Amino acid sequence: MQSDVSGKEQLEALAGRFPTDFVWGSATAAYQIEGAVNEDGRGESIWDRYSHNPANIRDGQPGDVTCDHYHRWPEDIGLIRELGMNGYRFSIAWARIFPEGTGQVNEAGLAWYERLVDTLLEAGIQPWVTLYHWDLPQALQDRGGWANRETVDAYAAYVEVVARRLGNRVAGWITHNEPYIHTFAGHYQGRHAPGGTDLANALQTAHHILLSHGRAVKVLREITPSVPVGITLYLSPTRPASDSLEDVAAARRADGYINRWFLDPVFGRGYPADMLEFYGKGGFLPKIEPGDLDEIATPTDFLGLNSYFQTFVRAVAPGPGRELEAVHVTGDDARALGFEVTETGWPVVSDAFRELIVRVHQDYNPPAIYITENGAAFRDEVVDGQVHDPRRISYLETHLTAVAQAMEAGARVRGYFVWSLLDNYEWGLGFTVRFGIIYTDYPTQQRIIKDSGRWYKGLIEANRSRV
Ligand code: IFM
Repeated sequence: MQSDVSGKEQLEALAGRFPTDFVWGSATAAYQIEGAVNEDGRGESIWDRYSHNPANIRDGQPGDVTCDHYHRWPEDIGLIRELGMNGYRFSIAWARIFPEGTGQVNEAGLAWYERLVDTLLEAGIQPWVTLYHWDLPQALQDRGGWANRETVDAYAAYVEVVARRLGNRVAGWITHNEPYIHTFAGHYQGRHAPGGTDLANALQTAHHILLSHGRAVKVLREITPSVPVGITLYLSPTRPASDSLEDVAAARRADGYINRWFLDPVFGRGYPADMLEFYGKGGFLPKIEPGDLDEIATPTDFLGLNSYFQTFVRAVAPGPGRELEAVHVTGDDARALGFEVTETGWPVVSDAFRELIVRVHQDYNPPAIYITENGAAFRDEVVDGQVHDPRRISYLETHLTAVAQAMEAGARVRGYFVWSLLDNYEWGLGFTVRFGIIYTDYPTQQRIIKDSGRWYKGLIEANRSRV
């Protein structure tokens, strides 16, 4: 076993690899933590509708209460402060601002987020705001959702209202969270809201989300010119599950549909040619209007990078639900490849994380990168009022080492937000997995800082003590 002395030395050595102005934060999302779904005029979102069908959620539970953060936010900000973080990434629920998606603004919703932002600032914590984290107002879904081009205008109007209210108090705007997961899990695989299963619809959805990103960047630049703006993409290094030509081709295709389909247009290259051909053959291509690609490529100040694991890919014959002709190897299958896997079945491969960050830096050259999510779910237990989670500490340590290595290779990484601040509602998995560095005891709403939370605090303190 490692002694405390070498543990401390190791921590200090890691902390010393980051600049002292690094943003150390944690991330959450509105539907995953807020609860209070019927309070202060909030409208219904697609996640309310979807999660109220128990068949859609692993434990049958909706996110109506989850961490009750809507009422407990002062305590939660206190915890962020106690852990020494100087950044907090959270999302705004569109349906709290526009209960019907468009039209009448709900003042109470704006006021709630304004209070949150001001209190964070008073506590010395930078507010990083995600404007859309998957919770479309149901009223807009009823009109076709993101596949309807009018949703782009509705989003721009919502962004404008939020930007005018919160203004330059925000440290960074993130237009969207992980369009790949939202469009594929929610519109093609049916395992997230709104539960769609049509690849063409998913790709039209993705196109409009990207378009709305470009439009929002322009709106935000006009209203809050001093606040950096970016988009957060889910990225995963892909690797063939075997050396077979088919698996190699499937891994390349997975890189196309997971990574390049989103990175390329945001960075001005349009959609990747190999994927245009692949989707074109199947008749899945979205309708793209003249000027769309220019708008999507509106320059940004940073890329938000979310990554959790390396995707091992196996080729499969095409068929219904298998239009991508590829499956991702997780759980026991990933274990059989020789990897440790997390509670969500994701293989732990920190080297691939370093390679991914370096690749994004070299191939796309974003002005700055923020790791806006990274973390792991493990089975946590409370023992004598404490939560010992050595596997999460090891995950964070190896992945932060990967970040440091990527920075040493030239990547301009400016901050890291661990997913997540608190155990929370994990979408289609309900409350069955825990990602927090703080434990949430849902029946009592008691928060318990896990060992990983204390480790993170120690790392931040060691980094600051170099000032
Ligand atoms: O909980 C999610 C989050 O909402 C988006 N990124 C991945 C996390 C873990 O699955």
